[in-house]
Order: sequence, then C-alpha cells, then structure tokens
Amino acid sequence: MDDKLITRREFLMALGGLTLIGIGSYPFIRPFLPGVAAPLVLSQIPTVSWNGSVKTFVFNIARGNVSLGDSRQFNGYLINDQFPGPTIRVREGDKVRITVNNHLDQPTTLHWHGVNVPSPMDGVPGVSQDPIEPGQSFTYEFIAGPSGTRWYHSHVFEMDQIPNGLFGALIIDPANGREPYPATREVTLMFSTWGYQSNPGLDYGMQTSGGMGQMMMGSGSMMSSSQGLIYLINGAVPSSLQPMTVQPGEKLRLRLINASASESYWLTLDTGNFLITHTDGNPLDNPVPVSDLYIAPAERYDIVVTPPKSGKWFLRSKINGQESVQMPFSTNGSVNAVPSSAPSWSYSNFSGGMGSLPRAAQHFQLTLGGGMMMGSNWTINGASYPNTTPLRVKKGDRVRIEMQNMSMMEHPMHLHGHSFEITSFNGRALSRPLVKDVVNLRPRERCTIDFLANNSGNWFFHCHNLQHMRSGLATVLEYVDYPLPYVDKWM
Ligand SMILES: [Cu+2]
Repeated sequence: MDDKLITRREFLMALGGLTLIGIGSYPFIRPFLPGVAAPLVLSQIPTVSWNGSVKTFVFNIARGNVSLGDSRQFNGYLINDQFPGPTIRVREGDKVRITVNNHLDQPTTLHWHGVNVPSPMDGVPGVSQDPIEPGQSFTYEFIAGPSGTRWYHSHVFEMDQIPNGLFGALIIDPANGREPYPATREVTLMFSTWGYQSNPGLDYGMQTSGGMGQMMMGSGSMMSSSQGLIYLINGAVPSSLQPMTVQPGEKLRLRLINASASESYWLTLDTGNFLITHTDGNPLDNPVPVSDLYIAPAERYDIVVTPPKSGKWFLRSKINGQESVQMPFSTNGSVNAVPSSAPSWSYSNFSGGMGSLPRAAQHFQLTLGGGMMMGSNWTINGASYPNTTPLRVKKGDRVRIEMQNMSMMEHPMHLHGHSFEITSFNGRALSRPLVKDVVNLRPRERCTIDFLANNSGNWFFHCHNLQHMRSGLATVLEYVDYPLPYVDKWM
C-alpha cells in the first residue's frame, strides 16, 4: 500500500498498537430510501468568489507582558504586541493574506473560525496543517466569507495559547456593503477567561470537569462556577472599562464573541429586551426579540440594543459566579420603544413547528458521552479522538448529523470549514433553520444539523470546550477523493 493512502487509524496502530476501530465500516450511514424522490429544499449557502482585491496582514506572535486593566499582569502570547490579537476587518470576497511569524519557543497555528477557508489554511495540526514551528513563518490565504462576525484563534496547545492571547475578532462586511439590519454604531465585545494557566502544574480540567465547582442550573445543565477565574471583556477586567456613551435613539449593534475556553454566559441587559439579528455571524430572516441570551464557547451573536432610559446600564451575566461580567453603558436622554415582552433565549424560539426535515443524502448519528469520572475521556459513539470514526462524505451531498448529548455537561460542537443549519432541536423541526457553525447541546438535548458538502478537505469537528476537545470529544470530517492527512505528534 502506498504510504500516502494509509489511514489515520492504521498509522496510529502501527505507531502505538492502539485499537483499530471501524475501518471501512460506518454503521450510521443510511443510504437513500429507494424509490423516494429526494428534493433538497434547504437553502444553499453561497460560496464566495474573489472580488479582485487583496488584504495583507502580518502577525508577529511573541511573548510579552499583559495588563488586565487593573494591577494584575501576566506573561502572555501577543500578536503585534496586542492582547487579544488585532481585529481583522475585511469585505466578503476579499482575498486575505496573513503572514504569521512565530517568535515563540513552541509551535502554533491560527484557525479562522467560521470562515470557509481551504482545508490547508484551516490550522489544525494532524488534520489540515502542519504546525508553524518556532522561528518559522506561514502565510494563510483565503477568500473572506461568508460575511459576519467571525474570529480566529490558535489550534495548538489551545488551553494555554488561546486564553493567554492567541485569539481575536475577524469581521467580514457584506459584499454589497449593505447590512440587513443597519445600526447607528457597533462595538465588538469578546468574552474570555484567564487564570487556569497561572499554575502550570495544575491540570486545567481539574477545575471544570469534576464534581466540585459545579452547580445545577434550573434548566438542568451543569455549569462551572469556575472559582479563581478572571473574566475579561476585550482583554480587560470589566471593572476597568469606561462606560460607553450611547445617544438616545441610537441603534447600537453589539457583536458578541465568546472566546472563553470553557465558560458559557447567560446575558441580560438592564434595559430589558433586545433583538438578536445574527447567529454565529449569519443574518436571521427577521430579528428575534429576547429577554436574555445564552452564549456558549465559540458562539457569536449580534444583537441590536435601543437604549430605553437615561443613566448607567450594563450588559451582564446572570450566572452565579460571573457577577464581574458587566459591560457598562450610559445614556442621557429620552426613552425609546423596546419590545414589551420576549421569550428567554432558546434555539427552539425559531421553531415554527409543522416543519418536516428535508431529505439528506448522508446521515450520521453521534452520541456524545463520557466524562463521568474526573479526568476520564469524553466520547463520540463511545470512542475518544483520535479513535473516533471519521465522518466520510461525498462532495455535493446534503449531509445530516444527528447528535444527542448523553453526558452530564454541555458541549458546544463546532464544525470546521462549513456553515451548517440547525434543522431540528429536541425533536422539533425548525421552520427557520438557524445558520451557525457551533451548536451547543446541554445535557440530554439533541439536534440535527445539515450542511452542504461543498468544501473538500479534512475538517475537525469537535467540542469547543477546550478541555473536552483535548479529552477526546472530537472527530474528523473527510471527503472521499480527498487525500487523507498524515498523523503527527501534534494530533
Ligand atoms: Cu464538551
């Protein structure tokens, strides 16, 4: 057999005698039902073509001192001396070139989260890209798209490199320059956490995956109270932030990005209800009013806020232990209209009922489990990465992944290289599928996501709780006819 054709599982087996699981047998793939017409009624997510312009960036990654806005400082990872990294703002269709110069004493990569880049630009060692070694450079190149609130982060030693600085916002403006929901002003707020890394001898997972430091939410989901964490907004402790002055009558757009390693936020505004306009950067058909917003790791929501009263007001988290997460605003002036009643946030708010799922050409069933014992692995269908069975798809197919979370913690599942549609949630078909690249499943929740296999390559599909990802909750989406990657030590 040609070495290049050796599979990841075979390679691992040759390396370390690991158990070989399911080569060539994918028991959850269901073929088409014979004799049934198969209309693909879901919308096609457009692929973006180059508009002729090139946007060039140079990222110098190096260690450096970070001030958190109060007296605390730490030695972090900086991009062009900034923590977090600089915001990249481009237009949909731009060719984006980012040269990364790695001045660290360890390898790194960058992943362009939510951007449908070519596979070799996706930044996952062992799946799509070699790590950028110390002293080396790599130039990422991709066509910016789809438009919306995206972000970037390291995909090497993630639990260390991301919270310590290797992340930033990536905003892609619509190709036609027209926003579906115009705002008078906008601001990007990136939530992150810092603190686990202050003791290098401490296993990151010890603070979040065990029974201690947990509380049961009313919804039944387990969340970490995360003692000792420092919560940051745009890299600073919120108490150090000056209030942002908002004029009466303004429509303020907030691009909310959860860059935290494992923390979710349940956000409310002192001013009451607000509108959600985008999910993971993708515009909704109609803005949806809500009274609160739950944002899991790696998720993004764009909201539009109309300040309803004078004085100081906050965007704040209502999760116990996150009282410090308060983004201040102030307004001087008159009262504006605000939706008088609105439901609490849920993906199911988008369910119109009565919908039935369109047919998909390929169908995978994934059960998320594990994590029962402190330090134990997380699993997909009983296996931990890299022993999970890859999802092998054919270009052009409509693919459906059905997931159920049988574990005790929530899992924000992220697919690289594709936007997907949440087509059903907890058994109800959504009449308006949500276009996203992360779907968060709390304990016992289930969903289906559909996507068009239109980006050949090898793609990571994983929980974006970084500790869960590193403890096995991951698999790979592979295209038949696309060469498999080799496995290296960074897997
Ligand atoms: Cu998880």
